[in-house]
Amino acid sequence: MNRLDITVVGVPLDYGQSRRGVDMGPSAIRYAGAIKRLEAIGHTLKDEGDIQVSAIERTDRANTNLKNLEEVVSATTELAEKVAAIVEKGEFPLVLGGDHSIAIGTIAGLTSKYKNLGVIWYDAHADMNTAETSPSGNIHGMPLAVTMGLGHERLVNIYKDGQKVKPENIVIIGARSVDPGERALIKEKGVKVFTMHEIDRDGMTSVMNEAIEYLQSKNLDGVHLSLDLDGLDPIYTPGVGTPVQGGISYRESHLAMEMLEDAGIITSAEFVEVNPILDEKNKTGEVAVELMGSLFGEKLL
Ligand code: 6HN
Ligand code: MN
Ligand code: MN
Ligand code: MN
Repeated sequence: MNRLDITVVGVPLDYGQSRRGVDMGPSAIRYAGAIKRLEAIGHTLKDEGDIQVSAIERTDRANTNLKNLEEVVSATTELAEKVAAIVEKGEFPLVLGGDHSIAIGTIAGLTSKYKNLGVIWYDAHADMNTAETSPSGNIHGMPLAVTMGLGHERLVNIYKDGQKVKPENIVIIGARSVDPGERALIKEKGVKVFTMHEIDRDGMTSVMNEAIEYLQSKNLDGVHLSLDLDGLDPIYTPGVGTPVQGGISYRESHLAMEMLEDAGIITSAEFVEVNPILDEKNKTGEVAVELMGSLFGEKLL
């Protein structure tokens, strides 16, 4: 891989879901050695620290079924500005979560540089609920809908008004828990989804080749990788708030990262949903860092 100027931003946000602890994700990933690991490959690392997230929940609730909307809006707005500044300098943003609602900010900020952005959503879930379809009111189940311009206007209009990514530029990998409203939206919008069924049936090599060819046919100027650690099976990444059995294996995930690195298409990345309170001795933080190694070009020989 080309030597990159990678700028790390942590987002200790846990307001996008109900179980606290995922706010410690950025610390866990740093503690597992992310910065040194990527420097050892030959990249230049700069750690900008964490976005400020209030530890105190607001009591003046907006009139909505979305949980903690104000907190999520304020953190993702700050993140979007930070990510925009990073890409404008020609650096590679590497965002550490935090729950998956942070993707709303990351992707919004990326649009300051990328006019036809692609997104790979590596996740057990589709994260395509809106306030109307959400079974939980948790905003971490909504970021992909928001990115397509659907959902609460406060979220859709972060950083810039409206849609940030075209539905046909999105690929979901690893889905195995999809809500009825999400299923309808996937079909209506034509989002490309590789569920566990395709991974089992065709193998990860075939799935990744197809995903990469699909994105390469879209004339994109950048591709963002949004990796939810619950995309892997919980036997490998137990430290996540919404685990779903029957997931992607550790080795399949390494292969997927290596194939993305070989293709050279990824221009930004985020690793989300690491929850040290639910974890076993930081196993999930360590897997995140190991996958970063493969994504950023670590080689055995
Ligand atoms: N994540 N579909 C469920 C919901 O509440 O909307 C789960 C979402 C999980 C979100 O893991 O990033
Ligand atoms: Mn997710
Ligand atoms: Mn998920
Ligand atoms: Mn390997």
